[in-house]
Amino acid sequence: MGDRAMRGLGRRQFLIGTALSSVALASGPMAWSQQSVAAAMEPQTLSGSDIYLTIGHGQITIDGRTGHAVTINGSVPGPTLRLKEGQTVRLHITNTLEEDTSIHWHGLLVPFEMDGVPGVSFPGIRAGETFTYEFPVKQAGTYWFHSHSGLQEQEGHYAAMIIDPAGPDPVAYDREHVIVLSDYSFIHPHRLFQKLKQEAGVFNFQKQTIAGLLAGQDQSHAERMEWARELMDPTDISDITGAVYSFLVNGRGPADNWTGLFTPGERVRLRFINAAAQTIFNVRIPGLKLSVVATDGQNVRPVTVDEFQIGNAETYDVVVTPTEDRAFTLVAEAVDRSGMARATLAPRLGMTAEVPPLRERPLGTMKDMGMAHDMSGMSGAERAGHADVAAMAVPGMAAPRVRGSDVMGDMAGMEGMDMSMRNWMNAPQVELGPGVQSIAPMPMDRTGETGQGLESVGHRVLVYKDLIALEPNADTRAPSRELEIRLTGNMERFMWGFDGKKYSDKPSPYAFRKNERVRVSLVNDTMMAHPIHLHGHFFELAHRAPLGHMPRKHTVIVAPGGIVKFDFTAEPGDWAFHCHMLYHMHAGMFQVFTVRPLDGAAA
Ligand SMILES: [Cu+2]
Repeated sequence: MGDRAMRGLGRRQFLIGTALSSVALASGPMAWSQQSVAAAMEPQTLSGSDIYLTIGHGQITIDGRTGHAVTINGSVPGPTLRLKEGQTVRLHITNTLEEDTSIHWHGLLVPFEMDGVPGVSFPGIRAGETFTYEFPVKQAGTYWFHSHSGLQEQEGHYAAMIIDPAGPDPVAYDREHVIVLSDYSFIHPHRLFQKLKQEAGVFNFQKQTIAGLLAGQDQSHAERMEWARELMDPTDISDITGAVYSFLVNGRGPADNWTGLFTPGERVRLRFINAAAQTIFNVRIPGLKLSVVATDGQNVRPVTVDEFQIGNAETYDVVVTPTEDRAFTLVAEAVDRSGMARATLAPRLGMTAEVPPLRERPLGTMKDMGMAHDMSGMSGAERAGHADVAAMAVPGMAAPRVRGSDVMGDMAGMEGMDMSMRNWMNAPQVELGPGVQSIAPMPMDRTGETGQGLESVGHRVLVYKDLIALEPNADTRAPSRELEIRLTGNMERFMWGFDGKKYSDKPSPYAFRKNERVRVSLVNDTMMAHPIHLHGHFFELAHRAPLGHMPRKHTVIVAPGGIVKFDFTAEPGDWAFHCHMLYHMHAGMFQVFTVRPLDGAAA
């Protein structure tokens, strides 16, 4: 373990060294060649009512190293599509691969047979064939599209889609840049998945050192002992880290330094899209305030922050107003701090700014295990309420992750609660088995908290509760029922599912009636964050937003041990519902929302 930790540290220092040397490079005699690279950095843009895309094998070159990619029109990311609200678009997709492909229009409200999920909404696009999608464009904002077949998205099959509003844009800006964040591995995705199944945590080289533990860094003694007892590795924030991933901005590595231009004083709209397979990013631009104006394509009342976290498949639109005639570094740090995507905003090509070092790695906490750590502020009744929802580990299972009786021994004021009773009754829908390692005993709403590792970074970080929809919600009916879905998993076996079920073993769709208003409660029983995506809908986060202005999203991160509640109005069709960590989805965290006509045989 110590050896592994040493290697991890060494690699981290190496990465920082790489970033710094690239700065030296760019400001030296190589600056001219970087200019010619930057000139070619803007992706191709396609518009109009007929758009032709070809999916095929290709290559990607990252910081001088070339690997295999699945490309759209030959590039990673593919061309940016620029559409207009109110138009109808026909997208002709030709598959030159030897296997099926598909395109899902992420966040678009399309007829379900145009949604692009093989086996759910259409059969897929066979090798050598062309399929035409056609739909009216009923919305505006920042979106993207990607393969929903095999492990193609992991290899580069994704691109941005920007839709201009039919009327005036409520966001004022002078210039814009699309910022597609992603991760790429030179190891083939099938091999990565195989490795994950063989040894979960295999790509996590950031294990805590014994010395660190003894020195009492990072965590309280009680917490360390608890984690140790549970045989947990609290640095398991990501399954796959910078040990094998390069983190990219618009397909460019940190040394390639994608550069976006501005003129001092301009309002620059940055359209962030997280197209990564398995990476949540923390984004900041040292020296600039970020005015968050939209998420998942939907406008929000502007919120000024210094940093925000973006889960896989989420989008954020941010306006920055650099007034100085100098460069700024755009930092998208992987959530586990094992690496970063880096780009530059500058008045002229070839300029660079300081690249900050990676920050201290974050650690898992008691809250991530679904146990509220500090309950001193709670009333007796609230504590009793938590006792009611206590549900413990699987009876007879070896080394369960969460053992309530041990934990509760550490907690003052919790006496009288028999936490060892292994009560599953509060999550009766969960199918117990090896795929369910634990049920969070005390899950809590964490949408007012910053993401993992951002609790004490010393500046303002966006939280979900900051988000307020700019436009009024279309449907303000109260939900007529509540549906709880548990996010379950087994980290050692890399098994993931909903309510203990893996989709490939047992497709068991969640049934809804057309136009039904439902509150869905997502409870994360695992110790990893899951960005959960619902196709074909926006849902409204059910936190205390002003009446009728609940923020609309298509993807939401459910923190470990956390609960996220959302309301949605069911649109007819069969809609994929899944974790957007692509290897979690591949391992089974996928289901279907089946919405039938009211007079049909539903639910
Ligand atoms: Cu997941």
